[in-house]
Amino acid sequence: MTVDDPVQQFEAGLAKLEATYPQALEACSDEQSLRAANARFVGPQGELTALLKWMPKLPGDRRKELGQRANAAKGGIERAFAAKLAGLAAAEREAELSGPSVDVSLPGRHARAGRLHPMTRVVHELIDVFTSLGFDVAEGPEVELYEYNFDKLGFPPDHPATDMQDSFFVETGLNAAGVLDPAKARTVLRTHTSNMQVREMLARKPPMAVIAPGQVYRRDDDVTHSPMFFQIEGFLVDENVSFANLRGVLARFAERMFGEGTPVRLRPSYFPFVEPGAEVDIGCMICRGWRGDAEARARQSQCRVCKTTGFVEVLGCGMIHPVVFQHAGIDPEKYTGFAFGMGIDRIAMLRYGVTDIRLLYENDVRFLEQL
Ligand code: FA5
Repeated sequence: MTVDDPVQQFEAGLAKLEATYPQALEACSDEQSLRAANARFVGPQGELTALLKWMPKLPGDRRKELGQRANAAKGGIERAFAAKLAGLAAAEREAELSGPSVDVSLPGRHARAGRLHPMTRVVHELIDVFTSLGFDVAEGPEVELYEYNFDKLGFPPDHPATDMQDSFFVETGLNAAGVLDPAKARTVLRTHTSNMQVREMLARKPPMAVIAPGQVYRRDDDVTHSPMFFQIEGFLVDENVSFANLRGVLARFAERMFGEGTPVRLRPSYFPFVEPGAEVDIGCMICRGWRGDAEARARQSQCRVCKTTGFVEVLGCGMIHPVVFQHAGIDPEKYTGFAFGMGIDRIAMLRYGVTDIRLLYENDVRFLEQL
């Protein structure tokens, strides 16, 4: 374009542009070439952009009219671009819909295999251990009569475990004045699986050897205590059963679950439904402080699971109290028996190296996949 005749040059440039853009845009067969063609006219280096830069050089009496023509051409390009873009998208969609419905060239979707929750796996292992020793498996209700959860096991009425602050009551058995009404049922979420001793002893005749796994509920909540947790009850009733038999069964259990050489420690303890009674601790598998070397002791001194003691309490046990036999109609002069109640969550924690019981119930797949 020369400066001699800017109007003529401008008009010629505009006419060329008006003649070429419709065809140039229409000929494009994909979005990329359409955008390139559009830029040829209205991009920073485009033909129309260059023309518009000449506007100030046009004589005043023609500037308005030529400016309007240039703007009309710009509008025309924009509309043609938008229409073509929409047309290309519609054609692409149409091709997709009318094409084959399955694209066999796409990579396959990987189906993630599920597996049993670590708690379920431990329950199954425990059932294996005890059934191989001759125990039957029984199941019972989680909403339990107060009588079966406490009274028939010899709990005195003022025992702290029977406190309304420690147990979850379903029906309190209290009347409107807050006084105990014998006509009203009292039910609790069972606080332990020992209710199954009562139920099974009422239903069977000795000899019997039974385990009863299941969920239990207490008002507890910290790194080793959950408000809902799992226990497995085990008991054996026959003539001449001794504490040594109990000790033998527990030794076998520790060996099967944690390997030979696992330390098992019995401490005298009190439960209303056994005499004598004991609590059983297993060497902490998280810190293994019981190994006694300097490294183990250092780990033990930091261990949250065993609270730096090197041992974790996993169960209560003892010789079944005669009063339980009497409540179940079994002759305590003829029969003796042992019973134990184990916290399965603790076993799972030791087994899988879990340092906070709550992780077992949060159902975070990233955590569960590690176990
Ligand atoms: C009992 O529940 C007795 N029924 C056990 C028993 C049965 C004794 C038969 C004698 C004869 P204890 O309250 O100690 O006892 O609980 C037993 C085990 O459950 C504990 O050793 C512990 O491993 C586990 N446990 C107790 N409370 C919780 C809790 N809140 N969360 C997880 N585990 C728990």
